[in-house]
Amino acid sequence: MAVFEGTFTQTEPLRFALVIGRFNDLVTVKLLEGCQDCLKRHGVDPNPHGNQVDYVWVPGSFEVPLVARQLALSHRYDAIICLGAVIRGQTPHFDYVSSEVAKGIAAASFQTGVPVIFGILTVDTMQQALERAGIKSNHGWEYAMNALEMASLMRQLRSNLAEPYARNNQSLPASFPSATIGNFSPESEELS
Ligand code: INI
Repeated sequence: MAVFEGTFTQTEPLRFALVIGRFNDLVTVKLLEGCQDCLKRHGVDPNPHGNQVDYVWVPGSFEVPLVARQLALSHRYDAIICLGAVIRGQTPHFDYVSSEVAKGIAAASFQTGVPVIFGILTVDTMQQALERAGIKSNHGWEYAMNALEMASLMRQLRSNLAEPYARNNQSLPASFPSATIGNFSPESEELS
């Protein structure tokens, strides 16, 4: 048997997409900076003209899941990082926006088998948001760490769990929990 864990070292082949909400961009730009700093320090080139990170700006957090799902469906990326800031004091529909974003991001990840990182701050005040976007700590850095870990883990799972069966032309055991490692099936071209 085995233990699978993501690593933070072999980042050269990894590709990421960041989806960033413009709403509350005082906060989201800071989250983005934290995210880029983390990726860079782990060997990922954050340059938008390079070949490791693409950036997509959307009006607000509500639009993030739709774009994240579209990007994940392309299967160009090892992980998608979603950045936004929903602040209760500024909207009577805080609960609607925040819950739809959370559900949408989870659905995008489940439906595509691609890690989609929930980097949406949901806080009561702008002060709390800024504290989490650089004044005290920067959660953007942690979101990038989560993306690195999941990207690496999913690559390991795909190669270690799927390939032995495909190479030996064996069918997967009946109990094999394929849903837990994404949307591949023995017939998918990922395994050819
Ligand atoms: N979008 C946010 O990202 N954060 C918010 O706090 C917010 N508020 O306060 O309303 C917000 N609203 C915009 C929303 O995400 C959509 O862009 C808009 O409703 C158009 O669909």
